[in-house]
Amino acid sequence: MISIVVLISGRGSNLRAILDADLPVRIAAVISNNPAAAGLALARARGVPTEVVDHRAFASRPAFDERLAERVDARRPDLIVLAGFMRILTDAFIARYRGRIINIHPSLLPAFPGLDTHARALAEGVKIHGCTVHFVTPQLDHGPIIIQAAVPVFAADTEQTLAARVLAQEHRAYPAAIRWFAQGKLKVEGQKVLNTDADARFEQALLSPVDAP
Ligand code: NHR
Ligand code: GAR
Repeated sequence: MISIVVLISGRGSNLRAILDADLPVRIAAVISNNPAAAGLALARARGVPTEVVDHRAFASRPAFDERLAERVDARRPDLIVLAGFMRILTDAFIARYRGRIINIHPSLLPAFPGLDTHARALAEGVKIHGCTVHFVTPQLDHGPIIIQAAVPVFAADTEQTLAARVLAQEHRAYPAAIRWFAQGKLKVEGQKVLNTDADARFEQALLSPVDAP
């Protein structure tokens, strides 16, 4: 069984989906940069070790990332899972774990990298939105794509209703991506992820049903 470290900053609903998915992984630790993250209490309640590396205690990004890497290394994970982790990581951190860090991003990349994705999607008038699980590379939100899930955007949507529709799909997509990684089904070739799972040709593209709000 592979072991993973989950990095969070907040609520932890993706962490909950991962915990509930009965994946062939051992969660060695949940680490948060934010001591107030609700996901920490969830992890503790499920018997998962937790740690806080508060970015505000460090004078620079490299200093924060060095301590974070030290705490991650102590758990010897095969995979680092960013689940609502809100700090951009330095190239040095990414290089250290190349090919072993994945992120879930709340848009259909390469559209809307960065923050405030749901508000920006509404402002652009897109009719389809969603989420992406990708390998993390130094270029923010541009790594090889493992799985995407699409949802419709409705005229009556607010940032909150759209975020909730996307989040429900995040909770399907992230466990699927982690399962493939754990089973050794993912091979990265340049910008592309080759998936050797027999059913992946269907499951790499999730489409949520169109149900009016
Ligand atoms: N690091 C690298 N190098 N590459 C990526 O692709 C990364 C990453 C770190 C985090 C998640 C990402 C997302 O899915 C992620 C991908 C934070 C910011 C950000 O601007 C942007 C993208 C992501 C995460 N953070 C601010 C910062 O100054 C802080 C914002 C806040 O605290 O609210 O780091 O969206
Ligand atoms: C999720 O929507 C995730 O995609 C997004 O934050 C939310 C975290 O929710 N991630 C980012 O915006 C990364 N910058 P959660 O804490 O309930 O999993």
